[in-house]
Amino acid sequence: MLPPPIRNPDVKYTQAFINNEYVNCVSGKTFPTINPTTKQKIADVQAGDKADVDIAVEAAKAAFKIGSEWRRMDASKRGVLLMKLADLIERDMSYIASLETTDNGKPYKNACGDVGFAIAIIRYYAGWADKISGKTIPINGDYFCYTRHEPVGICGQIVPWNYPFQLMFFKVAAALACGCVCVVKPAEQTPLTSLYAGSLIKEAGFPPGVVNIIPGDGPTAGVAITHHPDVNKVSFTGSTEVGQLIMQASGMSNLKRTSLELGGKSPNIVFGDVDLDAAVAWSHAAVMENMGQCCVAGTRTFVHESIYDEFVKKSASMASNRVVGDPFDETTQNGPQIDDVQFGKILDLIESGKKEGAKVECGGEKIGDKGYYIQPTVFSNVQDNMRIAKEEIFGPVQQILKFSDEDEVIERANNTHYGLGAAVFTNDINRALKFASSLQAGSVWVNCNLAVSAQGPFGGFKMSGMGRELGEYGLEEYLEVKNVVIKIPQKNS
Ligand code: TXE
Repeated sequence: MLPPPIRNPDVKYTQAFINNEYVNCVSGKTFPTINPTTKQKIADVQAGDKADVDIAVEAAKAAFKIGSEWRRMDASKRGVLLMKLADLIERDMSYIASLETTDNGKPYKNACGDVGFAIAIIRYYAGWADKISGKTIPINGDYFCYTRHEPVGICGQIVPWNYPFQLMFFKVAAALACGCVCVVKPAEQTPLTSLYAGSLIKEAGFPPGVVNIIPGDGPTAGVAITHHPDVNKVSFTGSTEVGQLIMQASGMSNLKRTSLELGGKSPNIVFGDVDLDAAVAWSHAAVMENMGQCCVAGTRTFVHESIYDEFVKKSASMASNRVVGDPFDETTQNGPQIDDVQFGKILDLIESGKKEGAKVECGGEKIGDKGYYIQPTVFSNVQDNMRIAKEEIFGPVQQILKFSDEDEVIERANNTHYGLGAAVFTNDINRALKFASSLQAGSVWVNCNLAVSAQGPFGGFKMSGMGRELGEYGLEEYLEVKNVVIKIPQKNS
């Protein structure tokens, strides 16, 4: 049972969060955050810039100083604080989810799912806090050698708007478990839940400066973080284009450790030997969830020729029955897209699909003018060279392509510079294993899709990114390995 939503949640925090206090930005400038369901302004938020990032980095540096409260804290206590934070988020779930729905437009029940996932991630990493350990190594000579897995330091964490609250904690929870300090920049479209999280971080008992949150846009606040000479690591989720800029900034400034989780054009391959209805439903969800604004969305649905026509028919029927509407209504499956830029981009790609000869099986248009609503859309007869089969659409638009042969579909699935997710539906175990090893993607799902968990790693091959978040692998991004060698009089085996 979900907690009931709050339809017009109060906006409690619109200022930057630095040193556990909410403060105005130096320039005094603000920017509006818009409700995509109504296109109305929700609030004016402080617009952080370089001067604010500099102050936040100084606060983080002080919190990370040798001998500071945070550096002296028992690792187990870091775990306790994370557990406390998770409890506070759970206490406030309906408020946070309602605020997310207002700022982002996603259905309230999905927002609750996101908040629940953030809680799971924080609890998972809380458990790791006192289990991160090095090794003793039998090196040659009379030496004692051990490694320390030390926190990498000041982490710039740049978050997009599609899963604002949840993705903040993909990054912050792992960093805190490792003993790092954070300067977070939420997306300019969706700053509100991240800013609220600041108050809970303080309430949980994290020392001042451990987590700082600077609202603002990419070219100002984001660039200030990625170019800052004292930021040791940057973690970014967003577009591949900006990911490339971030790598450049890291290289040009101080060789920040950099992890990137970028775009995708994930293949979703369906063979004829499966439960057709189940495969249709999984494939539909893989592209329609979160209004298609999902980096691993299975947007290239490859369907075996033996079931193609029936699959298309059932997919179109499912998409035309998808409930689009008020995101606070509990029956709603799709709310609006995030903003006018994304709205325009999606409609442009839909038009390109029509012009290039794909067949619209359902949808293909915007809905009304009140919010950024787009009809769930299914294209059949899609060819690999069409824009809709190559570019990330980030909207509720399914491309259904036909294939006849195993090796052919592997080649076509891999023929993209992306490599985030991939799914195969088959009841043939040998085929499933062949695809699991042949598909170039950071996650391969067999007979399911979008199964992302706190415990398993998440990230991309090729231009979908580098590094991994979540799971034990996610810790590596926030740790430096130090080799310590001590001369001793006599070593014995
Ligand atoms: O992303 P941006 P946008 C994809 C999706 C979407 C496209 C564009 O295809 O249509 O990207 O979306 C910050 N230095 N994804 O324009 O610009 C920005 O403020 C530092 C995939 O919204 O990459 C925000 O906080 N930071 C995706 C964050 O980067 C900069 C999620 C993401 O914004 C910056 C979102 C700069 N130069 C979009 N420029 C996923 N992987 O889940 C922007 N930012």
